[in-house]
Amino acid sequence: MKIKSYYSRTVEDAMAAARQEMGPDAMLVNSRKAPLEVRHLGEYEVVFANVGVAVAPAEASLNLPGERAEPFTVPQAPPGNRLSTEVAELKKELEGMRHAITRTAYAPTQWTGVSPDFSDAYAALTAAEVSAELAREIVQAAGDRLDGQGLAPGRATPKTHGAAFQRALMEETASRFTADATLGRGPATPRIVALVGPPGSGKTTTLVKLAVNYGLAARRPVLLLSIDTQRVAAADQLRSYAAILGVGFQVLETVSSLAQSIEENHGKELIFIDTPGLAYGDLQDSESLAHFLATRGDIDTHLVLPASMKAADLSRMVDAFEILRPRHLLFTKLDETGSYGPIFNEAARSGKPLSFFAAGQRIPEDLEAATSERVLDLVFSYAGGRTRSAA
Ligand SMILES: Nc1nc2c(ncn2[C@@H]2O[C@H](COP(=O)(O)OP(=O)(O)OP(=O)(O)O)[C@@H](O)[C@H]2O)c(=O)[nH]1
Ligand SMILES: [Mg+2]
Repeated sequence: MKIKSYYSRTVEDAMAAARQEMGPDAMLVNSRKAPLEVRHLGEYEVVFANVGVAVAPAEASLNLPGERAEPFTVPQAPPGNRLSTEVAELKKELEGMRHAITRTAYAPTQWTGVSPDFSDAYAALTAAEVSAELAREIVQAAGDRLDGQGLAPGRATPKTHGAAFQRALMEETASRFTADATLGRGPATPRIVALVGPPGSGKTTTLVKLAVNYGLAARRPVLLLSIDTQRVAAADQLRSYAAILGVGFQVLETVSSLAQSIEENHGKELIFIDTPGLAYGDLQDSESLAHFLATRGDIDTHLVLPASMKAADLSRMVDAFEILRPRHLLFTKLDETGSYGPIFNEAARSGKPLSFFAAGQRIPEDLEAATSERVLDLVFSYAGGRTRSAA
């Protein structure tokens, strides 16, 4: 297999150059804004693969269309590591191909020759793992907005069109999700927040971060409750934090005792409920918790999901957890990924507001309130060619 990067002003230009040089089977594997240090070679780095052409292993070449290819050698791994390195590289290639296939399935051929802004925006969104369909809708809607303003390509100068298009693109993206970093379902106290989600998604850690930042720091009386009784010593983690923080803590075995505890603690301002991690297959067995959360009009349930989870699995989780009627989506582990499109996909698809983001293990620092600006920044950060920490 031959893999090559092309640097050019638009993805289409790179495609034309690749097809000319590698033949009609050249397949687009990945595209991104070129990193700053090589931006002088072209706005975009577009990677193509040609499955039919064999090259020496661990060797690839980078070149600019029309220039002589400058081969560079990938550093050889020590023999012991070579197999795992090759497997990792193969996985990366397959991942790239998966993206390319998804992208070409919705190939926006109607934009060919319209304006490079359209295909550039589409490439940036899909590179951030915004779903191909959603990316296409957003780009098309941004273009339609400009048509309405008389700024369509051809009628406006490329510069005016470019700036107006970027603005329309941001507005279209922003119109598809909401951010709402509130705790509780109204001004009445106690404000009751339950965190639910798959095992290990960061519920307990995030609950403590929330309790410190929005309870203790503001001198609000806080109570921590746990109904995580399924695993031995499951509640111990939260019990230790409650002791360190000096806040009230109870472990409840049933939803009726949970209801009773809430009743008895109506003098608190904030009550946080920690729940057991529910794997996909366990959800059907969580009927009593599901019924409790779905029917209590005073509990604000946040579905806690790791941003590092694969996009398709995230969608599956959001759908499966609907049985608990979460009102917010809360994403953790933003520090463990560089592609934030899936966060946006789920917010757009479910219509549920994004509440908070966690980007690290530190308690209480690694927590931030979700805002529209932050989400736009995350979604479009990939277009800058960077993978970044959300801290
Ligand atoms: N890198 C990173 N790790 C995190 C983040 N949030 C939580 N973790 C870590 O993820 C692991 C699991 O966190 P928990 O808070 O115990 O997760 P949980 O959802 O309560 O887990 P269960 O109760 O077992 O379902 C711990 O090691 C946390 O420190 C985050 O934002 N970034
Ligand atoms: Mg937990």
